[in-house]
Amino acid sequence: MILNDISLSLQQGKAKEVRLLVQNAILQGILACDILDNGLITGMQIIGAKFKRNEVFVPEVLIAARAMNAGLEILRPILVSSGVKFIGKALICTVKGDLHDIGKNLVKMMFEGQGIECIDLGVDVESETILQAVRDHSPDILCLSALLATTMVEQKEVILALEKAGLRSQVKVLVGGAPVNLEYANEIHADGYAPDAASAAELARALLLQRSSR
Ligand code: B1M
Repeated sequence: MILNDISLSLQQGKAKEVRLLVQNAILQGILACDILDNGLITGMQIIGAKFKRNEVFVPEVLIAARAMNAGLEILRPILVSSGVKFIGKALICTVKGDLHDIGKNLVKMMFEGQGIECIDLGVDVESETILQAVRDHSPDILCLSALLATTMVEQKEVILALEKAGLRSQVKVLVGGAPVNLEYANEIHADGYAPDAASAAELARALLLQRSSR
């Protein structure tokens, strides 16, 4: 019931209510992954379907996204267990031209939950900024999120730019986002693809452990 209320409040863009409902759901002992999957993500999927059918428009979607991020922030301390020793470092961003950040934020939380330190470059990030951050921070993993069919090509551009700059071998590149799939990831020579945040974190952890066992 409360999960349905979370989904409804999110669809209505009521960030304060979403925050309170998520807090209550936690107090009721509902698992964070249930709150995430059956409350927040369900609500956002419904908004997404309505957006596609032109039943809601960008402003409504934007306030729903704010409500989603508000709910995610409450879940953050649970998804990211404290006191974990970092096993590696990741750089994460949404690529140039793309403003969608909810999936990226979720990937970041799941990474942190797996003990992977994250440097978040934000959204709409130019490849030159990413290259400079790779030079500055020497991450083990670079995570590129893209939500638009028109921006997924930027993932390829970043990989090409890394090659050109002689940085490609220094970092494993993982790609994801709704329009991306494994076939595309292979085509652009990414090191990995994950369909959701939890599998992205598992994949990253596996890559890091593989590296340290060598
Ligand atoms: Co946008 N939008 N949007 N939007 N929006 C989509 C993506 C769209 C599918 C809606 C639709 O038409 N049905 C469509 C894209 C179509 C396409 O190209 N294939 C679309 C469009 C067209 C647009 C605009 C062009 C609309 C316009 O202006 N006319 C515009 C573009 C702006 C821009 O970026 N330049 C636009 C704008 C917006 C808002 C700003 C209003 C808002 C974003 C706010 C924000 O993020 N702060 C927004 C939203 C919210 C959506 C929908 C409704 C929801 C996206 C979302 O957050 N989902 C979306 C429709 C939909 O997805 N059903 C839509 C929840 C989130 C948890 O899922 O981000 O997919 P997702 O992340 C998943 C996985 O993809 C994966 O993990 C997550 C799950 O665990 N993942 C990764 C993500 N990144 C990963 C990286 C990894 C691994 C996994 O690295 C390894």
